[in-house]
Amino acid sequence: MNNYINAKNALITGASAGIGKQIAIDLSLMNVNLILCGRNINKLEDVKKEIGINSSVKITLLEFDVKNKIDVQEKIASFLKNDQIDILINNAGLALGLDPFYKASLDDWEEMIDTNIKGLLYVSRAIMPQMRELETAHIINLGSVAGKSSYSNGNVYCATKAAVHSLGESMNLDLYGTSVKVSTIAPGAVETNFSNVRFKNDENKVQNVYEGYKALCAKDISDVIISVLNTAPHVNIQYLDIMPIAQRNAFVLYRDK
Ligand code: 8X3
Repeated sequence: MNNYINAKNALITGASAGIGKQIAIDLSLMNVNLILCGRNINKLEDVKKEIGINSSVKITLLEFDVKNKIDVQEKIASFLKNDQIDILINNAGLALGLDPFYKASLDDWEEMIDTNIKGLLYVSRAIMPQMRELETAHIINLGSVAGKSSYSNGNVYCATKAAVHSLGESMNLDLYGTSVKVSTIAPGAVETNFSNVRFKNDENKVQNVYEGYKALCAKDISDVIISVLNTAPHVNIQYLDIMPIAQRNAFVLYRDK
């Protein structure tokens, strides 16, 4: 297999768990140096240690919350003073609540908008100028089936993911004439900590989400992202849906029981 990403530098947001952590592990196996970002340095340290056992790639940790515009700008600018970022994985994001429009929490809405949209903007805006000068570069945005069609009570979460899809298109357009690829990856149901966060650890609700079918796991998404990253320099996969075989869109999901 070709390794087009050998020795590149990849910055991953939300790298301390779930899909972000799995991508970090899999990229390290492709000899990609890592800039792991997250809100909690101890959790990032744990990921670094885990990866360091099997790999000698360079791992830098950046502790910031993507919602904090100044912190994002300063920490990324400081890294870029001495180094470059070839790959950006905009993975940080969350769903909070599944309530009708007239009942949902304003705080939850703001948290999702601030993280899923504004956070992605802050990080991308900080990195994109230097990426334009590189011979190859790649931005991966984590979208969702929720961004393709709104489902009941998904309101603001669905809207934030629709925004991510739209911003991916805009990035591709505005980066025309450069060597920066932009890919939106839109998964269906993935069994991670996602539903624990959405339902604030209400175990019954969490279990229902994944009952009666085999959901995707973080490794399934990571494997696809590695393939998308590892294409020839002239190939740009702009948008990709990934579903469990039981799920055909946001509404059609086959359960055994
Ligand atoms: C995650 C998929 O269907 O829970 O974005 O919205 S879904």
